[in-house]
Amino acid sequence: MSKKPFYITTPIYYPSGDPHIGHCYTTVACDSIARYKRMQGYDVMFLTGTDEHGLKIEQKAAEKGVTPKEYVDVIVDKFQKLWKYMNISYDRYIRTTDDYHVEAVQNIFKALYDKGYIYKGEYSGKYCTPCESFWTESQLDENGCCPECHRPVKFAKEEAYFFKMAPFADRIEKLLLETDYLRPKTRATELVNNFIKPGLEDLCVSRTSFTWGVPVSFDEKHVVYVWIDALSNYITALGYENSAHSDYDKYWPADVHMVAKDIMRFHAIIWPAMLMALDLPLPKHLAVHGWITMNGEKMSKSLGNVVDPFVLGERYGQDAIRYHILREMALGADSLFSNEIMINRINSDLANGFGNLVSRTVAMVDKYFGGTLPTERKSAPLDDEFRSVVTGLLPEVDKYIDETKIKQALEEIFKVVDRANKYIDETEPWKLGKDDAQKPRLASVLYNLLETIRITSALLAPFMPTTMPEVWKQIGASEEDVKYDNLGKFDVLPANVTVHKGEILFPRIDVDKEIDELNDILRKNMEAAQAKLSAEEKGEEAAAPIELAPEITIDDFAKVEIRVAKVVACEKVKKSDKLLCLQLDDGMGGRQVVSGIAQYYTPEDLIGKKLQLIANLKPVKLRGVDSNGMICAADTPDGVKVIFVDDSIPVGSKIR
Ligand code: ME8
Repeated sequence: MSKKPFYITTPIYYPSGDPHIGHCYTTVACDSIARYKRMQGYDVMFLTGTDEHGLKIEQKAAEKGVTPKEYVDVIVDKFQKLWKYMNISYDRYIRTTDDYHVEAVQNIFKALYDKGYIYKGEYSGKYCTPCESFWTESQLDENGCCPECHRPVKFAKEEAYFFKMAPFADRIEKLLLETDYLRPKTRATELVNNFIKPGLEDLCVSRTSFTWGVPVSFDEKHVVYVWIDALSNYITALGYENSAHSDYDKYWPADVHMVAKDIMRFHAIIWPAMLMALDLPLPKHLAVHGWITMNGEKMSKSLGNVVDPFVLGERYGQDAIRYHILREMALGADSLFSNEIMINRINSDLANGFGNLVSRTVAMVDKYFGGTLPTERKSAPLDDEFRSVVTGLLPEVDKYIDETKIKQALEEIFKVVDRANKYIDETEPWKLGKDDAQKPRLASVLYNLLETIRITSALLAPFMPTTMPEVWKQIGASEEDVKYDNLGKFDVLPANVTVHKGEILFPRIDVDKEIDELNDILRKNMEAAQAKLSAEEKGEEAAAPIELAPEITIDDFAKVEIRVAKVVACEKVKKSDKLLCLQLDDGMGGRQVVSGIAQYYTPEDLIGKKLQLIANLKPVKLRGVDSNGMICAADTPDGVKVIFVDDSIPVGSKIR
């Protein structure tokens, strides 16, 4: 039997700045749903991409002295690297600069024109000459000036093409009010009252004031303006009006488009109107989430209040970050980003809740039964209630995933995790373990716990895809055991299952220490981002402000022991993209140091070289690996550079 198709999309992002945690939310949310649906046996198409045209990009590229394509290529590469790092399993990546998309948009535009839905007219409004942008009255700033550069605007006219919206108003109103298209539905009335009831305005869909866009095929001084180009991606990526792909019939209409509230209107009104005009079926659902906010505002590059996902991932692991952002954001509502909330969430749910359940259970099977459960069992009345709670989880999670309510799906799973930890307290296995006659009872308790871990970890895998396979190794579950069909029932693991003690899944974070450190790092990152922004606004290359630490005395400096050391061996730290583990000959018997330079050096670049070692630094563990000291390196605009030392200087020499 062929699998049922399931099509899910993120917005296509503007590659006008580095991606941040805000972009991660939609992408991680769609990734989790895509993975869940694959687990359920659907044939999934998960699409993401970049929206690469427009005046902004053209201007930024000009400032940098590169072509728009050269400009976007660099940022698109960063998006794709981030998605790889965050384990995003997209099936297709569309760039609106891809030839097939450009061709398809031209065809779509022409088709709408031929059907009479696009006509030539005149765009008039308040125009900002330096920004080359039209603004509506309501978009102007409090002084009636340009909302971008705050300079005076003037009335102007420009020839432009328009898309007729009025013919679709009634059908769109019905779509919003009477169907389950918009999620959450509570937003439908607001849209209808604000945009449809006052009369839908025709949409300006071409521009002549810039050239970085898809040319209108029959009137080449015009380029297609933003939304027709951008929204079409959802169908061109499947092969609509082009021959690069051929799965339109299979996947369209989309099951879920997910976007944040700032672009809800375009997806709730303009996109359905376009599809109606083209006589195409409408997508099934539009899931709208709020913003990740920081200091009370939307996290966004143009506000400079962004958090770098790589910084967080390196400290806590990608899965913990994925979990945190998914767990905090309810459909439709904003969610505040704060280090405190994140760290407490990681500690309470992942380290103490789930991680502890796994480590305690595996440790007890190990301690009381040498790692393999005996088959003799004794159940108790309490077990039935517990088992039914666990086996009842699957339909709940299925339901929330179908409703695109990820936060609630995770809440349900963690209710069961908490219930399992309570079951340990109720059954007191450590007491059972002291009495040989109770061993069959103990085996039952531990088996029930292993089964609970099997089910909850399999249901968590779409959200935390890196860690869960490690859990399966620890509890002795096979690939078959964690398949979807086995998640609504108990007695799947072999009765005499063997566990394997492993690494701690989510190390507990020392809240006080970590919050200060992280706040400091994020503050510095943000200051750098803001400095870069204001430099960009002034058209300068960003130079990081040099900020000296408070003055110290020569005695303070003498406390730091800098010694020459030679790299004798070096390898990458497992599960980390940034860390290298170096073995050093320090003239004192040797030592191991972990350094965050893996993005800049391969082990081969370092082996045999001499460098400067801070030799009396308190040892720490980084990603679970001991680090005994630190090597000196410089931050440069081209990345981190290690300070190498002349080979003639013997190891162990003191640097002063
Ligand atoms: O609007 N919190 O692109 P865009 C949550 N190209 N989500 C956020 C966010 C935040 N702080 N910041 C960004 C565009 N997002 C158009 C879309 S679609 C046909 C064209 C996410 O780069 C969120 O999903 O400004 C939002 O909808 C999307 O990024 C917009 O990204």
